[in-house]
Amino acid sequence: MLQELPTLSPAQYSLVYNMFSFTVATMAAAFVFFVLAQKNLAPKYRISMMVSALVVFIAGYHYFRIFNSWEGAYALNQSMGAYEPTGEPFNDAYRYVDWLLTVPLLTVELVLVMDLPKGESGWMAFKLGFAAALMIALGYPGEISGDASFFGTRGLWGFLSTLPFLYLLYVLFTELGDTIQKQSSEVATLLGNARLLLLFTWGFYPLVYMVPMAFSGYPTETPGTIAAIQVGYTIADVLAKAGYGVLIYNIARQKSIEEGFDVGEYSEPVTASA
Ligand code: RET
Repeated sequence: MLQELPTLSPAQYSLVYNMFSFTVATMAAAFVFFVLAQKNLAPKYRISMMVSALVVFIAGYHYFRIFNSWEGAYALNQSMGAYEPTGEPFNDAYRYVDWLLTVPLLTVELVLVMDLPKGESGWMAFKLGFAAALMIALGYPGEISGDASFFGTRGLWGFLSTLPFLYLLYVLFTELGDTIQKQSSEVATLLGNARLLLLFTWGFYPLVYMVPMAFSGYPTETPGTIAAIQVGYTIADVLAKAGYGVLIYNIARQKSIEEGFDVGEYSEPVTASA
């Protein structure tokens, strides 16, 4: 963030520090899971797990950088018993670069696992991916601006970014809705859940974005707001990337079973019996 960093209490500093650390570990674990879980899926669904693995890899790297940046931006002032800014900026650009890469990939993942009729996937992935990238790019100028007012810079860019977001939801709940109806009832339920998880987790980001407008005096950030933003985005990222990837895995696995692929997870070990 380019705005001045406030002094934080040890509890606020450590909460954000621990969330970042936990998220690096979660993304790394999710990466291993998605790579290993691919063998349980029919070959045509493996690509969606590869995309999940890519997403959490990119996120793990960025959280590592965000974590370092957080460590560099603050130092404990022993006599005050508080964390003071060192003067090094806390670089929030990592978060937006991460989203710019991963958010379109998350929409691609959903399109891939749906296995749309030939010729439809490419156009659908393009529409959703493009809207997702535009949404992130338009949010960034507001996020880094020091003016947090509703009718100021933050509010304006937030509004512009909401337009592609609404378009994305529209496509997801109208056009993709028709495709969901055509799947078996198990798969339709799972796909419906993935879409709901997407709606709730993605819907959380604009709410976190609005925290400075709602709870702090304009135009600078208060200690509580900066902690709330970082913790809020981090929880949403874990759910929207790792949690969502596991749901996509379940869909792919169910579809693999229905299409006659031996998913092998529950097969008895082969023993040399008499
Ligand atoms: C912004 C700016 C304010 C308006 C809107 C936003 C939406 C952000 C979203 C981000 C999703 C990120 C994900 C990351 C996980 O990999 C940019 C906060 C609508 C929806 C899913």
